[in-house]
Amino acid sequence: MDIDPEYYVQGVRSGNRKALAKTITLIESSLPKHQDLISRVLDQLLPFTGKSVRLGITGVPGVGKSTFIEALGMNLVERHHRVAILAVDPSSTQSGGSIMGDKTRMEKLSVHKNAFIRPSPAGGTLGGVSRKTRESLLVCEAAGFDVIIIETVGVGQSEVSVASMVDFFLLLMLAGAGDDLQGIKRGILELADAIAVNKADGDNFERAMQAKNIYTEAMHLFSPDTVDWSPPVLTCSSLNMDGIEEVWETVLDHHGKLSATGALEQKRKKQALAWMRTLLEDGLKDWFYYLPVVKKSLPKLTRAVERGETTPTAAVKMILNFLNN
Ligand SMILES: Nc1nc2c(ncn2[C@@H]2O[C@H](COP(=O)(O)OP(=O)(O)O)[C@@H](O)[C@H]2O)c(=O)[nH]1
Ligand SMILES: [Mg+2]
Repeated sequence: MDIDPEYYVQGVRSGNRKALAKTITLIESSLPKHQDLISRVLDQLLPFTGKSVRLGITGVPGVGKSTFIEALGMNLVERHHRVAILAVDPSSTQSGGSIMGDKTRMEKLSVHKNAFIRPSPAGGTLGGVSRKTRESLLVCEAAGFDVIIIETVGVGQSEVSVASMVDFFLLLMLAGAGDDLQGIKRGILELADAIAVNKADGDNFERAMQAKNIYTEAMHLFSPDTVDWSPPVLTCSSLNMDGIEEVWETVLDHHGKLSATGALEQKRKKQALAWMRTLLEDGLKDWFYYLPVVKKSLPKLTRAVERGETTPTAAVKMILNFLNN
């Protein structure tokens, strides 16, 4: 591992893919010396970030996320965009990289010179994976990628995390599951800036159109969180490359509108502050549990609560009091 921050900063800025990959590897390292190094690198790269369209994509496994990203990504790189694809997938710990283990679905994109695909880092908590993805996003921006796509699976908490690091959050859905909304939680619908009903092709076309109407009605139940945007419902076929262009137009329309009013800048600022708060709270927790006095007294107090010798309130008060001494 190179220890000179300049190597990474210059390498990333000059579009050296090897340096970019090594910088992300550094982000993924948990060694304190690597973390010190990477924070210096990130500080120097920060002035060159912020110029991309940040697009998050979610949907249940099998909805066609990878196929969609291949279709959209190819469409973009052929028009000379530079596209980076990252993933947030905490489950990849068990499955060995479930989201983009299937690079086969991104066959053309994965070898294109204007594309960069990085699977979710294996191991770690959602918080850890999210931090790595956020920092990788910044590095990709500094490397000149002007579209960053972040993929996540539509199960669990990772959507919330992805929605809080992108400008536009796209929910892919399927037709035919009726009004049960396929186990997509209501909370995820509320995060979406658009829904695209995928696989609108062949026998499925009519059903996709019906689903579009059902979802459009469902979306009307929410009051939009900005005056600038109400989330539309679209249809597409990633397989036939139908409707992909419309989805991208929608993303650009949103970007244009929010940029013009200053809402985009506000959104990113809010995201950065919320993220800072999360990091601070996580850091405090880590720091707290590593304190010798906590390590020593917590097991005893836990047992005391178990045995009914003291109340949880009294036990916590006692631990927190140790901190004042
Ligand atoms: N008919 C049809 N099949 C599709 C479409 N998009 C994806 N698929 C198929 O759906 C399956 C799952 O796609 P994949 O992209 O791996 O889904 P992911 O799990 O959401 O990433 C694959 O067999 C794809 O070929 C589409 O637009 N139309
Ligand atoms: Mg996939």
